[in-house]
Amino acid sequence: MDWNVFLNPYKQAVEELKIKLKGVREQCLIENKHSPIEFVTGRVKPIASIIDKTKRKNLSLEDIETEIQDIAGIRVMCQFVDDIYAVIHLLEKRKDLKIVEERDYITHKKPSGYRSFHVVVSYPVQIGETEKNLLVEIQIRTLAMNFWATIEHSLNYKYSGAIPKKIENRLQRAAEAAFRLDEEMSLIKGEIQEAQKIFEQKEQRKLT
Ligand code: 0O2
Ligand code: 0O2
Repeated sequence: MDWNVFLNPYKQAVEELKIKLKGVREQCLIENKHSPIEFVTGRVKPIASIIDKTKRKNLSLEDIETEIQDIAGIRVMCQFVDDIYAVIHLLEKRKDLKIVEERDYITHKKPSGYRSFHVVVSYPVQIGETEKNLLVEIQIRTLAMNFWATIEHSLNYKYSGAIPKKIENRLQRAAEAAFRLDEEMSLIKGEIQEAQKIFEQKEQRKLT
C-alpha cells in the first residue's frame, strides 16, 4: 500500500475544511456577530495509529476507507455549549458536505468523562480529474471540554491507556467540573458577548 497516495486526498480535505470553517469565523467577525467558532484545528491520522486501529477493530486494509472514519479529523472549538449546536446547524445547511453520522457525547458522555459532539461527514475532493468522496470526522467541543480532553489524552499516552484508578477518578471529577464551568459561563453568556463585541470594535478601529 502506498500511504502517500492513499493519504494525500485526506490531507487536502483537512486543509480545505480548515480554511472553510475559519472562513465562517472571519465572516462573523466582519459582520460584528458572535462567532460560534473560536478556533479550528485539523490533522491526518498518523499511519501508525491507522494501523493500530485496523488491528484493534480487526479490519482488512481494504476496509479502512469506510470503517475508519477519522483518518481526516477536524476539531472545532467553541466558547459556549450553545455554540456547538449552532456549528452543527451550520454544517447541516452546507451544500459542500453531507452529514452521514452524528455521535452525541455531550448528553451521553463516555465512561472516561469525555464530552464532545462528533459529526462524520462525506466530503468531495478533486484529485486530478476525478472527484473522491471521503469521510471526515468533525469533533465539536467547548474550550473547557478541549482542555479536559487534551490533558486526558496525554495521561492516556503516558500510561499507555491504563490510567491508575485514583487518577481516573480525579479525571472524572475534573470532567464534571469542566462541565459545570460551561454551565456557569452559559449563565453569563450575554454579558461576556457584549464585552467581546466592544473589544472587537476597538480592535477593528485600531486597524482602520
Ligand atoms: P492564528 O493566526 O493563531 O489565528 P495552520 O495550518 O497553521 O493554519 P494548524 O496547523 O491547524 O493551523 O495549527 P494547529 O496547531 O492545529 O492549531 C492551532 C491554531 O489554533 C492556531 O491558530 C492557534 O492560534 C489556535 N488556538 C489554539 N488555542 C487557542 C485558543 O485557546 N484560542 C484561540 N482563539 N485560538 C487558539 P492558527 O491557525 O495558527 O492561526
Ligand atoms: P486521536 O487522533 O489520537 O484523537 P474508537 O473505536 O473508540 O477508537 P470511534 O468509535 O471510531 O473510536 O470514534 P469515536 O469514539 O466517536 O471517536 C474517537 C475519537 O474521539 C478519538 O480519536 C479521540 O479523538 C476522541 N475521544 C473519544 N473518547 C475519548 C476519551 O475518552 N478521551 C479523549 N481524550 N478523547 C477521546 P483517537 O482514535 O483517540 O485518535
